[in-house]
Amino acid sequence: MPRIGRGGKLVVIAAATLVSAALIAVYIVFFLRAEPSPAVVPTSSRGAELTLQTVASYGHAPHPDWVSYLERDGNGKWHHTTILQVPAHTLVHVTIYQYDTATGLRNPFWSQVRGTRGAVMTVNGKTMHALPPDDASHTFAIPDYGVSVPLKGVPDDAKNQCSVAPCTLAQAHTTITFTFRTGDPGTIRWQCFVPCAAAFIYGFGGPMQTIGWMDGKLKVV
Ligand SMILES: [Cu+2]
Repeated sequence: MPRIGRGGKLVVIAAATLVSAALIAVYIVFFLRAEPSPAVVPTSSRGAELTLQTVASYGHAPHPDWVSYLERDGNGKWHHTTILQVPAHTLVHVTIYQYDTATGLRNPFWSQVRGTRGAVMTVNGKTMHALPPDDASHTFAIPDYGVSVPLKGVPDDAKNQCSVAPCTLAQAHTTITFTFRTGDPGTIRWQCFVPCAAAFIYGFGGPMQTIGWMDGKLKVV
């Protein structure tokens, strides 16, 4: 086998460096910086109205079996996005239609309602301060605001369960409402803390770490 000379080694090192740099660029552009278009949350005289749904499986490409959030615009149309644009220093009235079954929380800390107006939520019209940890399907949490709300799952044996988004009110769901107040303009993260990513290690891969599915950004303007 011929020995590779000094010049040859430099070529190999340069080529390997270029390939690594290209892979890092692909990771940054197509994963870290990729995000769906923002949905502008409709506002009324009482504040902003944020309407979301969580689904057990999105039902479409590129990940039909991934769990996800969706957002509804002011015309009632559902969008597959978790980039939510809300006004600064405004009350945001949130309604979440929860179509998934319970996964359960690993850390019961997240089963308490925190950071919302009155530190409460309503679940199917009933005011609640917390949820039994095993009943949680997802959470809606904005760590920068101290907001965390556990979302009650539908029973495992519920009839008419939804598997393709967007789900409709005729299908089995839980309705959760709560209100929080936004702060100064800026962009902050929000996410789910339930290990809900089935088939991923510890339930925290895939949709749990990808913007547009189980986490997103709150663009406060
Ligand atoms: Cu989740």
